[in-house]
Formats: sequence, C-alpha cells, structure tokens
Amino acid sequence: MAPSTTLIDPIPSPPSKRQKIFSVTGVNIEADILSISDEKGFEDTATISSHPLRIKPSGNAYTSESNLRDTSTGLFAVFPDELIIDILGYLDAESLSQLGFTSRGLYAFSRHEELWKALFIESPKSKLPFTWRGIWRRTHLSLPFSKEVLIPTPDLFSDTLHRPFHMSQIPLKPYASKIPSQNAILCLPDMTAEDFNQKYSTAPFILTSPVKDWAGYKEWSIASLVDRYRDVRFRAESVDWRLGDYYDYMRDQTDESPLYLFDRAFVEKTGGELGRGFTVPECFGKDYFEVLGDERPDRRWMILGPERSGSTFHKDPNATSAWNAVIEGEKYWIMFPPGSPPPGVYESEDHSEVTSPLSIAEWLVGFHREARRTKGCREGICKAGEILYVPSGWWHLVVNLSPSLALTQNFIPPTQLSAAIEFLRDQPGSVSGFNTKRVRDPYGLFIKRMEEQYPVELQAALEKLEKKKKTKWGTLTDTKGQGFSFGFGCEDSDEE
Ligand SMILES: O=C(O)CCC(=O)C(=O)O
Ligand SMILES: [Fe+2]
Repeated sequence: MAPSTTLIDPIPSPPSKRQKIFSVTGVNIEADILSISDEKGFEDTATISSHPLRIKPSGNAYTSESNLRDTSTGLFAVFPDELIIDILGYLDAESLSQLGFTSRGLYAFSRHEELWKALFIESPKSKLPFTWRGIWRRTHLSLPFSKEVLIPTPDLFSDTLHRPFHMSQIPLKPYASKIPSQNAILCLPDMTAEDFNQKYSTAPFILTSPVKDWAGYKEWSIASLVDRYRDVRFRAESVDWRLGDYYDYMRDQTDESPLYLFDRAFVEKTGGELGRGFTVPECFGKDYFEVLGDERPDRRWMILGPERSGSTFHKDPNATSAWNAVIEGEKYWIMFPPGSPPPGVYESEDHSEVTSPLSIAEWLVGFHREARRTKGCREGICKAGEILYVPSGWWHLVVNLSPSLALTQNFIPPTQLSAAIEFLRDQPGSVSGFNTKRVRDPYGLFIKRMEEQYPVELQAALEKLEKKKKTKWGTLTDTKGQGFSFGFGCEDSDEE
C-alpha cells in the first residue's frame, strides 16, 4: 500500500526513554516512555509499547530503503493492506499458519490478531471451556507461551497492522481528566421523584449515594461474582463464555476494543440473586414501558469489562432513558444532547443508522479535543457506588477507566413519554428489541396499553406532540422537547 502522509510514528511527542517491559502476556517488548499533553497542558507520563513484531506505521517507509510489505509478500504486494487482511480472513487456522511460513512479510500478516480473534470466536472452541492465553492466536492454537517464537519484522511498515495494537496502548485516562467546569455533569447525593420530574429529567446527572445503600452492594465485587458464577455462561458481544474464562481474558489482553460482557439475563442466570440486590432509586420509580409487561423489550443488563472497554457513541433504543449504576470500577462518560451528534459521528437522515466506525480510542484521539469545545457537551466520571442518568435521545460514549462491573436499566420516565411515543410512531424502522413474532405493531400496542392504564398521561403526551408539530419552534428543532441545562461539577471534578 502506498505510504500515507504520516511520516513518523503518530505519537504526540518524541520518546524520551526506552525500557524493557515484561507484559503479563509474556511478550517482552521494548517501550517508549512518552509524555502525552493536550493544548491545555495536561501531562501524563505514559508507556506506549512498540508492536510485538516491531511493525511500524506506513509513513516510516519513506525513510527506509525497503518495506517488507512490498518485497516479501509475493503477489499480495499489489493489494492494499486492508484487502490482504480481508483475503486472509477467508483462510482457516491451518492455512493461515502455513502461509505465515512462506515469507517474513506474510508471517507478519498471518499474525494479525484481528484474524485470530475472528477464527476463535467463530470456531466451536469458543463454545467450550477454554484456556485464555493472553492473545487470540495462542488461545485458538492452544499454544503455551513457552512454545511461542516471535520473529521481529521492524522493516515492515503498515498502518493496518500497526494501528490496532498502537490504539490498545494509547493512555485513555488523560481524556477523562481536567473536565472543563461548564461541561461537568451535575452531581447530587440523591433525588426525589418530584425533583426528578420537575427539574432534572432532561439532562444527565450523577447520584452519588443510592447504590451504596443497596442490599449486598458491599459484598459484590468482580472477584466475588466470578467466584460464585465461574461456570455460568454470560453474553459478551457475539459469544457466550463462562464467566471464569471471560475473567481470565479481561485480566490479560491487548485488544483495541476489548470484548465487552453485556448480559440481559443476569438475574435468571444467578438464580435471582443479583436481581434481589438492587433497588431502583426512588426518582426513577415511574416507568411507562412497564405497561408492555412480558412484551416489553429487554430492559436491564449486567455490564462487565476491563480497563479501556466501553460503549462507542450511541443513543439508547426506542428513545428510552437509562440509569447506569457502577458496582466496581469507574466510567468516564461524554454526552451530547438530542439533535447534536458528537463530532465524528454521522446519522442517516431518517435517524435509523449511526456511522461511527471508530473504536473508542480512535474517537478520543481524533475528536475529543473538538468535542470538549462543542456546545452541549457533558462529561463526568461515575465511580463505584454512583449512578448516572442518561436522558432519552442523548448521545453517549462510555469508557471504563478501570475494570468495571455495572448494572443498567432502560425506562420511560413521565417527562420522556412523548419522546418515546414520537419515536415508536415516526421511526418504526429503528424500533428495536421487540419480539417481532409476538408484537407486530409496537406503537399500536404501547398506545393501547397506555389507554388502558394511563389515559390521562397518554392524552397529555399526545397533546404535547401536537403542540410541538404546530409551533414553529417545534418544526425547527428536533430535540424531542428536551433542552439541556448547565450542570455544576462534582466536588472532585478537575476544574480548570
Ligand atoms: O456502561 C456502559 O458501557 C454504558 C452502557 C450503555 O450505554 C447502554 O447500556 O446503553
Ligand atoms: Fe447507552
């Protein structure tokens, strides 16, 4: 592939020192000790490890006499790097390994971890108990670290091969520090339902007390959960892994976007034990989606992931709001109000699709600075024992600053009823989570149930929508009637 315009390793500042790092995965690698700083001068001395095979970004090819990707990949050399990876994606493990023996260039391509991740996840091995071995390739081949032979290819320049590992090494904590005071999400100890409905339900906030009072909160931790449910399978993206296997993975991996455990059946899987432990905070008590009974979409999830895992930008489904309670760890949230997609995120005209092909690290590296300066941006860190409220229609990206365990629930609070009705009525193609065999018309069903159980509230919400349609303001803005108010920082947010 033609070298890109990057002439040097795209790391913010030059390396000051090098040192040997002995990683948990057993790969001894040299690392650059770097000082990362932003335009406001935050400093974080961080370690960015070189690629395990010492592969470098494409731009460095300009300063080198040759590039293994051109001289040592045979006929593959005519293809762009991404296409080579796509083609290798059709090979089975045996063929991929054999191809790697043919040349140093193809050896480097054949070690690309994304290929091995796909091979393992799609293989029956991933459905059986397995031993996680620090990287996908070793895990798939059941290869102990001691049998691993690494041949460095420092004369191979490829953004495609270099980028994922590099992204996995970029320190993310600096992005969560020095939150500008005007962006800081409002923090309050607790809230009454009345205050929530009258003053606070249209902007994010963090409650700092309620989770600490949950029965069992003190006994819960990632480790105790794993101890008790080690052999129970939980959903992590497209796989159902035993919790013990996921825990081993979580503690020793270098993925750009670590597999994130997101399980909707955690109450059933733990014999009701986890369900009994939490109480919905009083202010979130009213939930109009309850009228759907068994026909409502999934509403609660247990979320577990390592440092750097998280959720890329999205809005919650069906214009629902959500609360997210952290049991262990810390989460950095960056949010934007309805109608204001974050920089770098593009929505289709009918709002049915969101395009953000970027990983969390890529988005932070490329867009965080601009996002912070964008009107409406809200940021905060939700710590263990705290709960964050996500209002309907708000965009959010979440990154775990340390290994985190959280519970989350989606709901329709009174002030967001009209937003949910509008969504179900006007965006049927984007409605999700319903069992389509049982529910053919989610909007019709919701209206029918509301008429039966809350006719007055339904009428008021429909009138609100009618009024919105008639007013010029309503047609000019698509904010679902939600403004956003400026918050006050938590005591310990880093004000400038
Ligand atoms: O904890 C997280 O990663 C955020 C989860 C989230 O945004 C969601 O469940 O919709
Ligand atoms: Fe969400």
